[in-house]
Amino acid sequence: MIDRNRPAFEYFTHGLGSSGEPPLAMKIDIVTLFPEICRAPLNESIMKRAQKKETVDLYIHNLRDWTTDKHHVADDAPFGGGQGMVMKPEPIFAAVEELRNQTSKVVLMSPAGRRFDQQMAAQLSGESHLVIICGHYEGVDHRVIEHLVDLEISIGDYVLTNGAIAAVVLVDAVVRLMPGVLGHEQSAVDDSFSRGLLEAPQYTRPAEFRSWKVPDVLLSGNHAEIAAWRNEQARKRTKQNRPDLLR
Ligand code: JCQ
Repeated sequence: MIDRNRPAFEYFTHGLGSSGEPPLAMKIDIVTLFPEICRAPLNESIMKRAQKKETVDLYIHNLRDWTTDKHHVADDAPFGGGQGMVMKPEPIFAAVEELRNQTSKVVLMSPAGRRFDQQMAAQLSGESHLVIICGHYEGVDHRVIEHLVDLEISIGDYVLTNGAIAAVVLVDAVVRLMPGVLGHEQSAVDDSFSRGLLEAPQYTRPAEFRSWKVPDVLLSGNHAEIAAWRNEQARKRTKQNRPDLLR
């Protein structure tokens, strides 16, 4: 099956944003041996959040399309011995050299990468073109990292079977920060991590559920008191769950 140039979602808009500048746009190319892993989740969440003025252009490519041998081999045994397989350099170089332009950032998803966080997501959301290589098996030939990749990114300290899963996480976190993708522009700003604290607890109706009452202050209408309560709760929760954020 040919995945090349098949958009997972496409949102073209015309004219200028409400602020008068042209709408920001990003092209994203994901290169993976498992394109189907990316397709469904990226069609779902991002399309639902995409707003009119947004332009995001996402393509999911099968790395096997850039293999040139009869059996479309993309991996081989590691030099020096050891278990598992290593991704061969030739198809990865061919794919990226075809897809990239002078402004592209080439990213490799790998547990050996730099740890992804909200700040990195915000930085990447300002790029015009991301080419994301998904690692698999025991890793990729190191010449890819030395001579092709701009940034090795890990989404966390655990090993996945498949870098495509990590790429979905990265794309979702980056695209939701682009102007117009979230319903309320404010919600991206107020999120956990952007202030360095976790979010305060939230409640909705009913005001009493199985005898558990929503804190009175939230029903008081006193916005200064509510803000102070939320601040205190955010600190408490951060101390409990993420003491590393307070240091
Ligand atoms: C990404 N956090 C974990 C697995 C090797 C490039 O080499 C490898 C890539 C993978 C897949 O990605 C992850 C991952 N961020 O496991 C092994």
